[in-house]
This record gives sequence, C-alpha cells and structure tokens, in this order.
Amino acid sequence: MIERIDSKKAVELFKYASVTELGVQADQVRRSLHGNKTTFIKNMHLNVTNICVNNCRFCSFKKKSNDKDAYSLKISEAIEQVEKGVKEGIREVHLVNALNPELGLKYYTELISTIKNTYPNLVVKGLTAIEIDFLSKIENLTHEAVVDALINAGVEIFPGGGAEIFSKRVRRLLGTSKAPKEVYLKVHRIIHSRGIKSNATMLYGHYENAEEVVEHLEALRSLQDETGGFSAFIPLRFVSDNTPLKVEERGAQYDLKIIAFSRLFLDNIEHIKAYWVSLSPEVAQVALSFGADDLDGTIYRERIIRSAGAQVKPGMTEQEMKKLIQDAGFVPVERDSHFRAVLKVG
Ligand code: V47
Repeated sequence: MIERIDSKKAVELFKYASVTELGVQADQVRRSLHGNKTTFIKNMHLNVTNICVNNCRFCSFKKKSNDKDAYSLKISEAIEQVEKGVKEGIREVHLVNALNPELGLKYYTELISTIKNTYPNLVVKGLTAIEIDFLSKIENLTHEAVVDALINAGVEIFPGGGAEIFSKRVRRLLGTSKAPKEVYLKVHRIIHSRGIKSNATMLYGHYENAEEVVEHLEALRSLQDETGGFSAFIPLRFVSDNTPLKVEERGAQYDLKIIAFSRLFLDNIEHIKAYWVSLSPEVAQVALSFGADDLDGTIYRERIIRSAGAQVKPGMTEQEMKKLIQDAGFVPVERDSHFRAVLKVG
C-alpha cells in the first residue's frame, strides 16, 4: 500500500509529476484492488424534466418553461421510458433531473415506487444532493426528511452529480448558484448515516487549478474517512461545444492526469469510473490503464452531456462494452449497482 498523499504534497504532485509517472503508480493501485477486471452495468438514464430554475453556464440541458423544447414527463410517460430500458435488459435506472418547482417530492416518491412496483428487480439510483436540497426548500422539509422519503420509496443508491467543483472562485466563473460544498457533503453524510451508498463527482476541464482540484478531492476524502459511504468517484470532463462557456480544451493528457491522480489521492474510495460519455470511449479505454476500474454502463439514452455536444452514441450494447474493455487488455465483468459481479445462470 502506498502512503497517503497529504494535500500540500498533492498540489506539487499534480503540478509537476508527469502523466506517465502518475499513471504507472495509479495502475499499480488499481491492479492491487481490482486485478485486470473492468466492471460495467446495464443501465439507463431517466431525466424526467429539463425545466430548471438554475442557469449554470456549463449546462445545455436546462430549459425555461416557455422554451420550445422544454419538457416535463407525466409519471406514466416516465414509466414508458423505463419499459423501453427494461426491453434493453437494464438493471439500474439512474434518475437525475433539472430543478423544476412543478415536480415536488410527492411526484418523485410516486415515480420511484411505481418503478419499483412495476419492476421490483430494477435498482433506482437517484436523486442528486442538489435535487434533494431543492426539494427540501420547496417542500419546507429537512434534508433528512427528503432523503428518508426517497429511501422509503425505493431508492437504493444515490448518484454523485451536481458537485461540479467546490472552489468558490470557479463556481462564480461557472455561473452556478447550485448548493455549495457544505450542502453537498451534508446530504451525502445523511445518506451514508442511513447505511446507503452514494457516488461522488467532479466537473473538471474549465477554470480549475491544481489547488482547486486538491481542495475538491480532499473534501471527499475526508468525508469518506468519516463515513465510508462513497462507492465510486466519477471525474466528469467538461464538454463545452454547445455551452456559452468557451474554454481552452486541455486534452486527453489532462483527462488521464485527473484519473490517475484521483486514484492515488482517493485512497479510501474503491472505484474510479471512466465515464465514456464525457471522455469518449477511446479515452475511457486508455483511462483503464491509468487507474480507472469501471466504465459506468451501457447508459441507454444519456441526455445531459450529449446536449452539451459530446459526440457519442446515446448508449452502448453489452457486446460493445465488453469489446471496448477487452480491446484495452482487461477482463469485462458485468456488475450490479453495488459493484457485485452478476452471475449468469446457464
Ligand atoms: O451533475 C453538466 C455534469 C453531471 C456538463 O453518480 C456536465 O454514478 C460535462 O453526475 N460537460 C451529470 N459534464 C452526470 C453525473 C453522473 C454520470 C454518471 C454516473 C454518475 C453516478 C453521475 O454532468 C452533472 C454535471 O456535473 N455536466 N453539464 C457538461 N457541459
């Protein structure tokens, strides 16, 4: 086991170590934890509304209610989408949505319990800490009450979206009024206190510097020391094409640096996901040799990052996913939402 990297040393390492140097070490850690296996899940994304009170400059998914392509699904329409996913063989619904005051807690608990009653074997992963904070405000409830209502309705794991990057300086530049670091961490702490796992993310590749990357990861690492509740960390490469934010692309070398550095710094989080939707399948493949051990999933119909301009297919088949992993020199393992290998009968 390598020694824990303290925050001061981490900034130097991030600034001055080469990608290859970080990659070699991260690959060692990855192999000691997961060998030559790479996991993936058959999943779908369900985004029931794109109508949002926020106006984050990095997001192209959001709409105002009078925009022509604004939408908000009835529960029956959302279930129709889930049914299509079920026909594709999914085992998890990743439910993440814009902040729409028309859809309150009752809508979500009804939606989740309808999904669970109709398809008891499906796992629902939703909502983000930011949506939980929003629901607590519009319903005048505590964060605890919202988390408990979602768990009672059938949520088994919570996604990591909405963290963006914790630095206040960068958040101003990103024009986001989303709940800050303290709220994100508080909600995840509550989730973990219920014995439920969640994921964590970081949106990178815009204005952040080395200190701000370390600040973000340090906050996650210290909550994980306290609760042990994070299953996976997902670095999300910013896709700028259709957004008003025009930033200089930092390229695949920077993606690999972020992946490798995260694997080394987050010594208490078991899984690092290479999210092929924002990285591209090709960079995600290389990321598997730089510390990542999971490719997320087949992701039937991703919308949020593709609306920002990511030039990827709206989903992959199980065969495509396996080939991607095998071609990168790893053994594909289909998993469930809790990172357990799925055993096939027959
Ligand atoms: O929260 C928004 C990000 C996130 C852009 O928990 C963008 O297992 C890139 O959180 N370019 C949604 N990213 C995705 C997400 C996620 C994905 C997969 C697995 C899990 C998990 C979580 O996408 C948002 C936001 O941070 N995002 N706009 C953009 N232009």
